[in-house]
Formats: sequence, structure tokens, C-alpha cells
Amino acid sequence: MERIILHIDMDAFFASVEQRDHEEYRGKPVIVGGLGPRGVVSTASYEARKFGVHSAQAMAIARRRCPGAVFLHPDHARYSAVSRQIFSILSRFSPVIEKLSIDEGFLDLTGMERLMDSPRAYGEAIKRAVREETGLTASVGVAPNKFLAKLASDMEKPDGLVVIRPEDAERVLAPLPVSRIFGVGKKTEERLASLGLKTIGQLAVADRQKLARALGDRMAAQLLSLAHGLDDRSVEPTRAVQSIGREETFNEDIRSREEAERVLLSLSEEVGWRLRREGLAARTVTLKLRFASFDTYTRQQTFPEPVSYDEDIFAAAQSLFRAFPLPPGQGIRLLGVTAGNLSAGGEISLFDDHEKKDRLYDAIDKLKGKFGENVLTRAALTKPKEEQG
Ligand code: TTP
Ligand code: MG
Repeated sequence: MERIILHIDMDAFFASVEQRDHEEYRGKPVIVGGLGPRGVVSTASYEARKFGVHSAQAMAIARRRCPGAVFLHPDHARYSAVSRQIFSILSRFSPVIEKLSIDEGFLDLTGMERLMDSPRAYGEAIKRAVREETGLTASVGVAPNKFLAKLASDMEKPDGLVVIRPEDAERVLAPLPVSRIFGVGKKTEERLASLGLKTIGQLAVADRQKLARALGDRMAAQLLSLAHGLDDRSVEPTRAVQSIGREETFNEDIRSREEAERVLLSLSEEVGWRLRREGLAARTVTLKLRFASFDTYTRQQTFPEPVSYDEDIFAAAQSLFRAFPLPPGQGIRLLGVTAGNLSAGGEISLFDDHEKKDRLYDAIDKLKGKFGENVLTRAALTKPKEEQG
């Protein structure tokens, strides 16, 4: 059966929310991201993009390219709330929704043709509902599969609506560079170029044997079908995340409590960051400890209110750790921090008590000072060993 898949992606999401909420920023270049010396751009409004500013760029470069912009620190809680509102609007149009990120998702509209005149009418209705209820613009692509729908939503950004009909797919794809196919990274792109294949159209008529020799059978088959506009992946309704956790196994067992706390800090920071990114808050924090003997323990703390700040997560992990008697002569082999009992979160800090908060920050800064500022980097460099949820 012919499917109807819709992909929606908000335009300059964080920056658009800021412009919506602050009239004085409208029509101006707005750059959202880390504002410190090592900050990175989260996103830039379309006005700022004209100056060559874009996501993941060093903020220092963005400042140079667009010194007159409004620079803002991201307010994840607010963006998450808007994101929830958007997905709840989408859920009125189809029960089959796959959330890809805070501002982007797929809807399967197959079988709902009877309710609307055409796929385009669906796209228009969804864009209108989002605009009227959130004051924000989205770009939408409608196509017979995920690959084409995502491509389509990107073709007329911002505020775009592009429908790719099955019979038009190959014609639309033909002039595009092969890098527009997901899974084609720099390396594959280079290999394809060495075979003289630069566009998707060229790839579509390439010799299958030759392609398989260069890329392997599976990759060749996959690329060929995508180049013909075929993709049978289904929209997988996103299931609710049960918990968000990070753990680290050490090359050498940890023997000092202070070093263990430094690791707990970096794990807590990463868990907190991911919670806020998902717009979630946690009622419980679980500490996991594994010793050289492989004996493994977990200890859990429950909060009166859901939390999503690093400091709350770390404070819990730290107090659980401090209360745990370390077996004599045994190094720590693994440490883990998991946030559980999740709910959609506003950001609440347990530290309304400022004195307590100051003391905690003293401790955090000491740990950072002692072991260098790259607490976060170290955790980020170590790939997740295990992820619950
Ligand atoms: P995107 O949808 O990739 O970007 P965007 O919505 O800002 O712009 P557009 O879709 O119109 O091209 O990402 C959504 C949000 O995610 C973005 O507003 C900010 C955040 N984000 C980051 O924090 N870092 C990043 O590197 C990227 C790509 C996005
Ligand atoms: Mg977007």
C-alpha cells in the first residue's frame, strides 16, 4: 500500500521561540548558544544565518561574523515546553508519531486520506495549527516514505511545504548531491566521487556490481534503492523513556573518594543535560557502584519534586556515595548515575536555600579546580557503556 509520511521540523527553533517571546528581537539576527569563551552556537535565526552563522559553530566565530546580533543563553525549559505543545498538536493528526528531536518528527498519515482532500491539505492544516497555537512556523514535507519526507521538509525552509509524489521522486532526487542521502558521510561521498558518482541521479543508474565492489553488497543495495526514492522504514512511535543514565567503567580502578566524586559530577552533568534536552525531570536518582571484585551495588534517593538540574542530581549521587562504606582494599571499577521516575519537566531546583547551594558549588568548583576544567569533556569522550530506557 502506498504510504503517506509527513516530516515536520520547526524553523530556527530556539531562536524563533525567543523572537516570539521578545518583540524587540523580531526581524533581528538572534544567536542562541553558550556565551562563555568556549561556547558553541545552538542555533541562529534566519537573519543571522545570512552572516554565515550556524549551529555547532564556535560562538567566537559567530560573534566575529555577526557582531550586531542579539546573543542569548538557551532556555531549555521553555523550548521543551513549546516542544511538548507542538507534539500534542501533532497527536491530533495521527496516533503514529516518531519524535526525532525536540523540534522534529515523523507522522504516518496512511489511511487518513479520507479525512482530508490531499496530502498537501494535511501539511497545510498541520502548519496552520502549529502557527495558530504556538505562534511559530514549521517546515513540512509529505512523501511516500521517511527519506523523501525529510528531504522535502528541508527544501523550502523556512515556512516550507513540499509534497513529493511517488511518481516525481526520481526527478526530484536526480540533481541532488549524494550527500543528501542519510548514511552517506564524507567517506562514502569520496568513494562515490571516485566512481564518478556525484549526484543521486548518477547513483541511481550506476552499475550495481561496481558499486558493490566499492562499498559492499549491503551498502550498495541500500544506496541504490534510496537513489530511486525507495525507503521502507516505518514510522516507529516513540515510546516514553523510562530512565536516563550514564555509567563509566574505568581502565584503572579508582581508589580515592575525591576522584570518584569528580566522576559522579561529570556523569550527573551529562544526565542533567540529557534530561533537560528531552524536557524531562526525575523523581529518583540511582547511584551504581561496582568494585574490583565485581560486586555491584545500587542506592537510590527519591525527591519530593521532580528535578532536572545537574546540581540536584549530583547532590543526590554524592550523598548516596558518601553514605556508602567502601570495602577496604577494593578499588572502584564502575560508577553510574541514573535519573528515573521521569515526568515532563519544568525546571525545579531543590536548592531554594541559597546557602546550601553556595556550599555545593564550592564543592563542585573545588573538584573541577583540582582535576581540571574538562570534567564534562571526559565523560563526553567516553561512549555510553550502557543506556537504560
Ligand atoms: P534544528 O532543527 O537542526 O535547527 P533549527 O530548528 O534551529 O533550524 P532549521 O530547522 O530551521 O534549520 O535543531 C533544532 C534545535 O536544536 C535548534 O533550534 C537548537 C538545537 N540544536 C543545538 O542545540 N545544537 C545543534 O548543533 C543543532 C543542530 C540544534
Ligand atoms: Mg528545526
